[in-house]
Amino acid sequence: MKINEIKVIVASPGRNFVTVKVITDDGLYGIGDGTVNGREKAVVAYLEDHVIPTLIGKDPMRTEDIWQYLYKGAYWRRGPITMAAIGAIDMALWDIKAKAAGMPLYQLLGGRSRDKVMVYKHVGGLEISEVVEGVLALREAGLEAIRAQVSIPGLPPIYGTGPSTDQAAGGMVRPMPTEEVWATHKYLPLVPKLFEKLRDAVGWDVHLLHDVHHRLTPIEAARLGKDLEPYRLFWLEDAIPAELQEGFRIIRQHTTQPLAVGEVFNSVFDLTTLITEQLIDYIRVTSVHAGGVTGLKKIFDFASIYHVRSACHGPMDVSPVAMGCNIHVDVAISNFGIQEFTGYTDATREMFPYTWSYDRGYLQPGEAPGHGVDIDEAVAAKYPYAPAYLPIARLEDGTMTSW
Ligand code: EZ4
Ligand code: CO
Repeated sequence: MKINEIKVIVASPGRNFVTVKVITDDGLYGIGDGTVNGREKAVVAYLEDHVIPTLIGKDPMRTEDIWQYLYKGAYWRRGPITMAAIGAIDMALWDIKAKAAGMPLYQLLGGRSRDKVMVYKHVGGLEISEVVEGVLALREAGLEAIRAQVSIPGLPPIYGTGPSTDQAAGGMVRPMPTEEVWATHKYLPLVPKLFEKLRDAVGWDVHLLHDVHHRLTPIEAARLGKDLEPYRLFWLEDAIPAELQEGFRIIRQHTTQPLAVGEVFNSVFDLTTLITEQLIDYIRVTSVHAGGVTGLKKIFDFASIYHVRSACHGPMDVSPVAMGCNIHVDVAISNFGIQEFTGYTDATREMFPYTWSYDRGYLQPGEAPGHGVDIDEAVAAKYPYAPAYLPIARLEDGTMTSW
């Protein structure tokens, strides 16, 4: 079998997605996701100018060799754009391989290790009472794990709490990033109050999660972890920016609060200290941003040796294609933890016909051969690319800070 053609499809059914379609000489094709939120066109150029021309005529079954060819062969290793491009190709090649085998992808990854994939969904609100209502509603809908975020009184809505946050929704053109305001001293006392109210309202038979979105310093995160201990959170996510992995040592010294990090990581080298020193409990890499099925499997297998469990990033900007690949990995690996899942707009679901399924807090992989996610190119053509950015954040005095 040979790779005949590779198409890159950019479309915005509510938000931008970069999708590849790898077509072989015997008519089989595979689909992959290469979306990097807010930097989509960089991946398109990387694929079209530097990846696709080198792959025409190659054997698509050689998933490991092609992964290494693109990784080592670039000389400039790692980085989100490179790894998303590799990820897109890798997903498509695994799709082809599993279609050729006549099996769902998870069978090629070792088969099922579990019956179903637990997910968590998000609740946000401007007031604590609004968040409590939202969490109760998701409980009612069957969720066993729920992430809760609340706005800081006196500041505009921040990430995950209101309309001006990370959702570049509705196909809206946002040629400039919106600017959010951050104040750590107002946030730190608020979060324990939120979880106190949540435990009073929903009890203890539910996993509660919280995402700090990289906004604290290690010692501030340690304080928050200690203050949250009475409420037994499932995890505290992205407590600090994690380029400096050693920062987690300080948090770990002070609190038994389980920690999760990794949605912006793109290779195993972003997390070697975190994993080998057992500084975290959940690793949040996702197929699209960590080099596809091949990259994800390498990272999770490494993490499994150090008691670290998986928790694939799964917001709306991780397309149904990458979500499909995540679910196949989730169901197959031994150290699965949880899968983030926010769902998709109707237009997104129309554009990506998929065979995986969601029901009351759990996902199932598709049983069709391949990863089970396709792209309808006629639907994609109806939704052209529209520039849209993630917000940035400043302190109250105007200083740029982590978002
Ligand atoms: O900000 O997907 O846990 N989820 C998150 C996400 C990320 C966006 C970045 O593109 O933090 O909402
Ligand atoms: Co997050």
